[in-house]
Amino acid sequence: MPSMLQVRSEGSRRAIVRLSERKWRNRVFEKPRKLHGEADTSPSDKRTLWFVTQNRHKYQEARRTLDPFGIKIRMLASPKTEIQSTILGEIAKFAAQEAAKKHKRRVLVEDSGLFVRILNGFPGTFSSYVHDTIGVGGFLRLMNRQTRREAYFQASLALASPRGSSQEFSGKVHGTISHKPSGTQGFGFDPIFIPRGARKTFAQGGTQFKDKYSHRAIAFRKLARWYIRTKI
Ligand code: ITT
Repeated sequence: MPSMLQVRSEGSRRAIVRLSERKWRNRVFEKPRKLHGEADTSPSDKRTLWFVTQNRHKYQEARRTLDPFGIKIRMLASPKTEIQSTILGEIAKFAAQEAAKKHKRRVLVEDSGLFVRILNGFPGTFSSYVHDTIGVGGFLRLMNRQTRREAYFQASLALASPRGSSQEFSGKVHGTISHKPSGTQGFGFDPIFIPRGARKTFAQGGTQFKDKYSHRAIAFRKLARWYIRTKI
């Protein structure tokens, strides 16, 4: 016969487990935050696209691009498997197919990077790691004596279903690496990338400027046109 104390502690243990499960669900399937002037995207329905990313900037940029097409998007801040490859599309596709099976829903994954010509495409698929380790300052030091500063950003998207099918889209923006960081907006390498045809960095230009030129906006617009055409 269990004592009162044991019954109580078993009950509170179950309550703690229930609470932490709910907390995890709420954190992973993020509630949408309303952006200024945009329609609320809740509640999610079968056509809502879940974007698996832990990068809120990527999510906000995707959301701004898809919103005029009337496509709802939500952030799924769950970790995903990133295979080692020099091809962005392969990394995105593998992660999307795995995440779709895991979460039993259609999901979107984006892998992106900065490719510098004189460095033979470095940091490329290692951009996130390079940014986290040496940062923008360290990267500029690598480019110190280089006069050829052409580079491009690429974003590769994969939309995968739990049954294994997937669709891929990509976007590229060419430009140059500046000699010093400028601007405070955006994220990652935005303070040192000047898109071709412009005179300021992504970080100086702000959201409208970024959406006009960016690799991500190009890729997400391709996805939007396909999505509307196929009405899946
Ligand atoms: P998730 O994997 O969770 O989506 P992440 O930031 O790790 O987020 P990636 O693995 O695709 O995403 O890494 C891309 C990196 O490339 C990113 O962290 C930046 O350093 C850089 N990058 C990509 N797109 C960029 C952009 O639009 N502006 C500035 N830097 C960018």
